[in-house]
Amino acid sequence: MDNPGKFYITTPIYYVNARPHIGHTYTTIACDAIARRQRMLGVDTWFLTGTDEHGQKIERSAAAAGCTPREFADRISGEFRALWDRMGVTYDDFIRTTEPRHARGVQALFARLQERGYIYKGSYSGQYCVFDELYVDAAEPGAPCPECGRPTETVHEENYFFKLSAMQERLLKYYGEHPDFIRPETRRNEVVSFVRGGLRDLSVSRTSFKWGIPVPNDPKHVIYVWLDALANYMTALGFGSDDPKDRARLARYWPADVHMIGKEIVRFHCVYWPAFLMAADLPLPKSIIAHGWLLFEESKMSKSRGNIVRSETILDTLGQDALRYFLLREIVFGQDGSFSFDALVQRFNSDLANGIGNLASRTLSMIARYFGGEVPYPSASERAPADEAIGALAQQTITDFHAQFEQFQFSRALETAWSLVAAVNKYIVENEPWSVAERDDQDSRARLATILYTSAEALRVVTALVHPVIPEATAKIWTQLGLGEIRQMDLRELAWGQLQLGTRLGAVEAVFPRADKSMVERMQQMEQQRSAEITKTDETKAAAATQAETAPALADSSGGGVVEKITIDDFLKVELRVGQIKVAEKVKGADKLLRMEVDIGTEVRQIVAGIAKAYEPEKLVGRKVVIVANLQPRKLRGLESNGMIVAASLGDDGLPVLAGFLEDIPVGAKLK
Ligand code: ME8
Repeated sequence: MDNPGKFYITTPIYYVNARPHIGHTYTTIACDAIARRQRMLGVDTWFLTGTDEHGQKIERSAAAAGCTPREFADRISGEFRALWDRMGVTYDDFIRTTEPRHARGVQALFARLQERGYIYKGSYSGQYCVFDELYVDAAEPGAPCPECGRPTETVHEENYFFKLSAMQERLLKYYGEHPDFIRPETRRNEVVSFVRGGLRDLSVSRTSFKWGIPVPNDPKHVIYVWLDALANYMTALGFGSDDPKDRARLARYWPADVHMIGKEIVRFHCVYWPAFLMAADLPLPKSIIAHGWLLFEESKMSKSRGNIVRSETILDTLGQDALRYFLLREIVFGQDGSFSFDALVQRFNSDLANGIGNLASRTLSMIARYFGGEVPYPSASERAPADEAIGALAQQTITDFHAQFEQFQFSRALETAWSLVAAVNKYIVENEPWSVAERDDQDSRARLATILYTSAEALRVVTALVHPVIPEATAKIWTQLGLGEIRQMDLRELAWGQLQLGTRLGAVEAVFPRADKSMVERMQQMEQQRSAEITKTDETKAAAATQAETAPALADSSGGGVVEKITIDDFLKVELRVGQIKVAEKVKGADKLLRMEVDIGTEVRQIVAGIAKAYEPEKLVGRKVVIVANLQPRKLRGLESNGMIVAASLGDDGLPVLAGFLEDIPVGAKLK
């Protein structure tokens, strides 16, 4: 199944447990730039993005926010979509894993793997990382997850397993025969050595939570989130559907040409996904391209680290082109790169305002002033080597830019394009068209025409090339050049000398007004303000949820009702601390109660709590929890309880969900 003349590209589907930040934007705009360019090359292109909405992580985030997983997913998925729409991302489809079309396709894939004998039932006892949805073999209770360092939880589950171990040789053979399957090379090498190290069968179902797609004919199990998520690339096209339109779309676009991902999800995409597809006898994607991380304040930008920058701040100030250009120009694709507001503003001023912006405004306004807004004829006689040099450089730029872009070397491609911008700006300065215009003889007029034609033609070439990266400004420049809709432009035909003589320019206006020094500070303030607002809203929601619902979960119900406001001093009277459960056991004769021994840093306390319906005692050992440490002791079933464990309480039955942290927090740490 290889369909020439089509191009299918995907972003990862983003988790809805966190709002979008510029890390997500980075992947999305890289794909958008590629998709836009493919369309300009006349290729039938399909660009997919979407959101990943199942799993325990989402279930818990929703509980913390005091809403159902569905409501939570709707809200955050909506934010991703709204952001891409605001940025003019040209996705053709947006898949949500909670859509029926996806569930149907995932179940079809699962059933297909079962039919082919690649899925069997087994059981797992051991440690599990909720954050990465990962089983951690051979680890002690509470041991940190090898991927993210967060404490693991003990689970005992009956699961369906996928025979990943049977795929080792086939995968290695495939990597060997398809050197471009995983890029860049460093990632490919890591994957190959991981697979060479041996593969264990993979658990592909869960019974510990409900928020997922049920296993066909065994709904006690939900399908493992990564099998669910990876399948999106096919279910969005119509896999699992009988509708002829869906089938045709799937046949047209699958296999994907490019799955673009961040480097932390390479294993899922380059080992599990191809293994599932091979086992299901379906064609494999042609390439998986892993980029590096966007760092902020020296570590990976991510919600759990709290070091994020939102795209909105940049969109509200410098605009989408600035963000798009910065990310693709500043970061060497494949490597990690840092974001800073300083660097953003510097790039904006040097490359956009002073670079292409200045080239456009000076060229176009001189044509308006000296030639009444019509592209002048370059003179045959009044040519200088400098004019020829610009033409030759532009032609070379077209060739190099294409080659570099094809290799995902966005930064180099943009550098190439901007060398042309710099060369033309220099050419204008050296040839002083404004001085030539002052001389009122025919030769000077012809010379002026040549200089301005050359500049305008170079501007046209560069504008067409970089349109996929800075779509807004280039569309404006294109109209100002009198060329109409830039999207109609056929990039295959781009060559020097095509600007029609006499073309009437549109109204000329600046596309990138310079940013002044205060811009950095303004953006930083906006970011801080936004964080504070978001934290406040989230906290209010979470607090409302806990206040309204926690009390019943902790045995002695207060009956809910209107929550009175308290002062900060009231709040500070409550001593909240991080504790670690060392011992947990059922209390005889009380089916709701557990007796626990909890280390709170300074001592080990006995705490009795009404959480037995939701947690099995052995699964709690090693878990870190939040304790109200200065509560007066009280007796429950004759046992002294010296503190209270903080939990949310869900639904009418008041099902408790323990408060916890995504980060690894030291025992005894105070909360305030
Ligand atoms: O992993 N730098 O979703 P996710 C660069 N749902 N890219 C970043 C980034 C950063 N600091 N932060 C996020 C998931 N990204 C799964 C994917 S796919 C079948 C399932 C980008 O919300 C990057 O593309 O954690 C990364 O791989 C992706 O967002 C992770 O998004």
